[in-house]
Amino acid sequence: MMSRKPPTDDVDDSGLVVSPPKDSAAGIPGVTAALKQSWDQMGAKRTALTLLKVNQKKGFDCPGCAWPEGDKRHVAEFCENGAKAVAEEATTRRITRAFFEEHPVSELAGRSDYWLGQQGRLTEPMLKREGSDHYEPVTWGEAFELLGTELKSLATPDEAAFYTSGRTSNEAAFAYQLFVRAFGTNNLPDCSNMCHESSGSALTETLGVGKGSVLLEDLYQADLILVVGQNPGTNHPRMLSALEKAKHEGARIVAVNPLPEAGLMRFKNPQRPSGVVGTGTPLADLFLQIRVNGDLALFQALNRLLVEKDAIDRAFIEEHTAGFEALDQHLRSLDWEEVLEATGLTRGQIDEALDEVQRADKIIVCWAMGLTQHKNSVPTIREIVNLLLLRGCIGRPGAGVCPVRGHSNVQGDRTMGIYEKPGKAFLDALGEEFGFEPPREHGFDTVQTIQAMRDRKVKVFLGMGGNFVRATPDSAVTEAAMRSCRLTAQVSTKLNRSHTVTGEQALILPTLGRTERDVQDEGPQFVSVEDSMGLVHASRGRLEPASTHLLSEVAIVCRLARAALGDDAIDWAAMERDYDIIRDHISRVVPGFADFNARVRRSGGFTLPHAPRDERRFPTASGKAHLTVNELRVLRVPEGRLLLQTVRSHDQFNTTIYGLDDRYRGIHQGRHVVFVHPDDLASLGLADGAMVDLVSEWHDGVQRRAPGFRVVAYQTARGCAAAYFPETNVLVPLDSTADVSNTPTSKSIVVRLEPV
Ligand SMILES: Nc1nc2c(c(=O)[nH]1)N[C@H]1C(S)=C(S)[C@@H](COP(=O)(O)OP(=O)(O)OC[C@H]3O[C@@H](n4cnc5c(=O)[nH]c(N)nc54)[C@H](O)[C@@H]3O)O[C@H]1N2
Ligand SMILES: Nc1nc2c(c(=O)[nH]1)N[C@H]1C(S)=C(S)[C@@H](COP(=O)(O)OP(=O)(O)OC[C@H]3O[C@@H](n4cnc5c(=O)[nH]c(N)nc54)[C@H](O)[C@@H]3O)O[C@H]1N2
Ligand SMILES: [Mo]
Repeated sequence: MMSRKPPTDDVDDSGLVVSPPKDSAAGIPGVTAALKQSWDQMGAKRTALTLLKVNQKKGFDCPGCAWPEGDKRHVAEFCENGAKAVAEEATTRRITRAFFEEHPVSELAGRSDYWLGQQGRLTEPMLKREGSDHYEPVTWGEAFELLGTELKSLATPDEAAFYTSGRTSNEAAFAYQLFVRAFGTNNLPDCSNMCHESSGSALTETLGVGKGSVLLEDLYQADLILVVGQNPGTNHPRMLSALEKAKHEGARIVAVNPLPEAGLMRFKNPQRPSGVVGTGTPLADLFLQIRVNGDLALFQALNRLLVEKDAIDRAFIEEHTAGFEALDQHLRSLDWEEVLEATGLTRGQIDEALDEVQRADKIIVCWAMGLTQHKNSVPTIREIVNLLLLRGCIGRPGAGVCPVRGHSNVQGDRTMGIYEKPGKAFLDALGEEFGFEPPREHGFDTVQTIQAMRDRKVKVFLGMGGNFVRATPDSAVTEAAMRSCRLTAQVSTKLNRSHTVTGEQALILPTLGRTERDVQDEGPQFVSVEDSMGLVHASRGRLEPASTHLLSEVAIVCRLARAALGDDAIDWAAMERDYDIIRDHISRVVPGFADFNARVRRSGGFTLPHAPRDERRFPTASGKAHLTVNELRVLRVPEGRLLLQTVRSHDQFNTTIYGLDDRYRGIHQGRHVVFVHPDDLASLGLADGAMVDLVSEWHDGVQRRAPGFRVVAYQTARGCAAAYFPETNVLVPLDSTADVSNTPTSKSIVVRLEPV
């Protein structure tokens, strides 16, 4: 039974104020909001020192997002939300052992995500022993010994799962996956499984490379940029500067979104005087207010029209692609009524979009979570690839696919082998380099890990960053699964829900953040990251570490490996002393990293090769790019129900809540709101301001309820609703995942609104 009380929050929503949404993003309010939060967390001097190092060539990589920096850097190469991410980590607040004496784990479990995050940085390793309700201090030695003992006592290495969030550096990620495989499993779930997995699946299958094919310069050469299922004003604010510049260079922009997001409509560039005083640049030339989950229908309709009008690049299709006849055949059967129903658009709007596509030789499609977290995400992204291929828009300057990644090194972690389904070539190279036979069987992804914990098949869980319990779907199921583990351990910078919902025993392993100096036996170290466009560069922290007891992620992995593997042939101590040694290994195992140590030291770093982008070569089975046939099935929602998408507010980074405002959408001092179209409210008999429970409907008949949400009348697409994650993760059924990628369907949940 779920409680009907609002969540136990020290922050209730009693101060909630709703005002009209904004139609432009950034500008002065952006900068002042950022400085205020930095100031609160760090004080004035530290704020100035730290923010000036963000994304500079000799500084550290912003932990905010994976958008690239470009070659000419601004003195202030960060955005409002990057500044908040930095402040969250560089805060001067500290959690000491006294804090854990005062607060039992059971009490902490009832606190809000916001409260937990506000307590400051973790400062020493802590252990919750079996049967105890308190964390108590332990030495690092004891912590590694316990982990090592528990890992060694498992019946098989597959009874352990090793999660990674996307902030982990290349060096730490490489060492981590090496340890996990040397231990004997491919159970390497990561945040990508909940994020861009659908993009990776669709792109690998169709183009042969699971990454984006455009560089920053391409945006400035494009004729047309489609921004689909993405809210850059909040989640990738620096992208807005790039879109603005692209517009100045002549690009047109089409936004496809159920919500009229402020940043997509109009942008005020805080880095230019006109952005501060003027009304800003209108960004989208065309806004298609699509229904949630309508994108496959939209792109299929566009493709049908392109073929019908012969507005396609026949020479390119002939030379570089396979599958045109089947696609052509399939497109002929398109049902226009279904297209209009699925998209909620008119035929006139689709023709306008077609006109934009037809007028453009160089097209880029950017997307993020609005496309990747649906049942049909992989087919949807394949259909976008179809459009670009039909127009010859892959491997041409100013054109291509641009999945915009989330976490600042999520792409690099995958490149380094954080993957539950590693390829043969990678494992061969890894085994060869280190003289062992890596496990070949696929491991568990994120959803499978939860299922395995639930079914008692995984007993030890280690999280390299992130907040597994809170970021994952079906919170009630996940929490019970986590509690059933023998040991859960979290390598973390900040306190979060995953430290409070634990196995019988639990470890907190506090680590250095990006902003901090990392000094090992061989002297100061730096790490490297890969941005969303495949550029690899160094990141150096400058701040004094939050505590003298912190270890770097690399050191934690290397010491854990020694505790769990005993005397194996791998020289973990050397890797811990000197990260150049890890990079030398990487240069021999991972394609594209030859001469890594020299190249990463060059100003600005280097770009990884990408065969379709660089040579119009497609490393698929057939050697051609694949045009695909994607079945269109309209997601019909029963009478009186809505299709709910779960989004980020402007004041959060995933499960980290910076504050309680969502300025652009007009929400202040509260998070339990649900956005619904006024006409839908009328037909549901609900008024703006009404209080409702959100109840998820899924065929397993289980009650999934998120209680106590205020209804906000909002200009979203008809039939759709939006609310913030992670409060709504309780509504996402664990078994409701995307075909092929197995990503939770966090953007299409059928719900009913029950008045309270
Ligand atoms: N400040 C800040 N920055 C972040 C993050 C953060 O939490 N805070 N998170 C980081 C991470 S890990 C990621 S993955 C990215 C996420 O970046 P986004 O993908 O921009 O994040 P969401 O808030 O999930 O927004 C999804 C967008 O897709 C739209 N959408 C939803 N459903 C559909 C649909 O069916 N079709 C279309 N066309 N649109 C749809 C929503 O209206 C919304 O605008 O941001 C990264 N950057
Ligand atoms: N309903 C719903 N669920 C979603 C999504 C959604 O749109 N809707 N989005 C999904 C997406 S796109 C993603 S990427 C996942 C995110 O899932 P995660 O990556 O697991 O979650 P985060 O909230 O980013 O993790 C925050 C924690 O990371 C730790 N941390 C921060 N910096 C560091 C560091 O440098 N090192 C280490 N070791 N730890 C650090 C801190 O302790 C902090 O509390 O959530 C997914 N869940
Ligand atoms: Mo993400």
